[in-house]
Amino acid sequence: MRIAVFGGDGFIGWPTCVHLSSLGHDISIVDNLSRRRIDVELGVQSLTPMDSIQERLRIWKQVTGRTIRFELLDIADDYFRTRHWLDGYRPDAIIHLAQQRAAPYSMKSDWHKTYTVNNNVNATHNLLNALVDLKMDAHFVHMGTMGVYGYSDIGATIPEGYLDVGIQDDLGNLISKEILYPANPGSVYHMTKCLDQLMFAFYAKNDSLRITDLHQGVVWGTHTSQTRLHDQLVNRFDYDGDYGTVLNRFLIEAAIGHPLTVHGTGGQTRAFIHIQDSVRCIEIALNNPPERGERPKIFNQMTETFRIRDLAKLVAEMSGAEILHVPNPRKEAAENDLKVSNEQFLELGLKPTTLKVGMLEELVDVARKFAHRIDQSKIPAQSAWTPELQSQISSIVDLGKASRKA
Ligand code: USQ
Repeated sequence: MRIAVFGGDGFIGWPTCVHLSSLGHDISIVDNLSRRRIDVELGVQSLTPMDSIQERLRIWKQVTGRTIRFELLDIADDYFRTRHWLDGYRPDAIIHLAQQRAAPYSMKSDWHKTYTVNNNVNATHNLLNALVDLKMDAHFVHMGTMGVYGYSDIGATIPEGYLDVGIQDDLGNLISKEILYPANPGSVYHMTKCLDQLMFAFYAKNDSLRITDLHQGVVWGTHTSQTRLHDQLVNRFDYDGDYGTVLNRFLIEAAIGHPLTVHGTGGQTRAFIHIQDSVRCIEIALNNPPERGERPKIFNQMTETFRIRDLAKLVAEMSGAEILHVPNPRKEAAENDLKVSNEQFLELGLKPTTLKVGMLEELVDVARKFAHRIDQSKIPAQSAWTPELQSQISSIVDLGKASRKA
């Protein structure tokens, strides 16, 4: 297949590109390198030393003999160049990962909210718009999030995207209807993914675009089979308060003797998936497109659920790290249960990589190897959801400073 990977330089994008290239697909990356620019803005760097995209591609060619092309292009900002590029490449499939993906970054300030909405909504709409205008039948695969459902606990398993409901009509008859599961975003970032769902529903209905939306959980891990092939193919690894995801942060914290930063009681339950399974799910989704005229296909891309304090306990038992309950900068339920259906991927052959202590130890080793690159002042989460919460989290920063002195 000819596959265009928008956002192919990012945390999910890079391992996806090399995974699909190793399977023999023709891959072109389109990326504006905004994730690297945000590192500069935040004054952080990936824990793992990351080469430029051009250098990564040179090494990939050297190691495997396979070519991946790269186009520097901002698809949110430049509709006409995006359309022109698509017309030239004419992909069989599109993987859309070109969105700002951190909830805390999206809540930092009014500027960050505006940036996240403009970037994410325009990126998705520009691609859908161009596909229609070019009369292109490429299968459109989008990286969505489990966060579109919210994490409320109503004691029912979250289905894969759609919900059967009964609506009473004006004559009192109960009419059955399938609806998109009610959107309940917990951040501006998650809100953009809810808006994406409406765009997908519209373009599938109006123009028969073939769309798959992957509702992914929190990703952990860093390596995949392909990124292990050479030091310079390594994936990025974020640990800072904005972009570091919770389990990877706990592992870094454990590796350098920083307390594990549990937000609030740690009673939040979230869905998780290892990075290797994430790229495999994308491959499975590509091989199972919807038909023209079908509603968007939605998969829950997760393999396990964990409560945050249980994860912290696991990492603490393995590493001897201390657990620190810090004021939660986010407006989220302090405690929630979460049951999620992921039957479609399991039926299509996904063999989940479940969280094993051995794998966590391996990751702590990665963290220890690059510990000298960690700036501890970037560990505390400093982006709060409301001004009230912002005033409470100064204590997190102080605790971070105290632990550095200790
Ligand atoms: N948390 C802590 N301590 C930390 C960091 C986070 O207790 O040091 C808590 C948060 O308060 C939250 C949970 O851990 O309750 C998850 O936070 P996270 O930063 O790991 O994940 P999140 O912000 O939800 O976002 C990440 C990705 C996003 C993806 C999402 C999937 O950045 O792109 O869409 O996971 S999901 O969470 O299922 O919506």
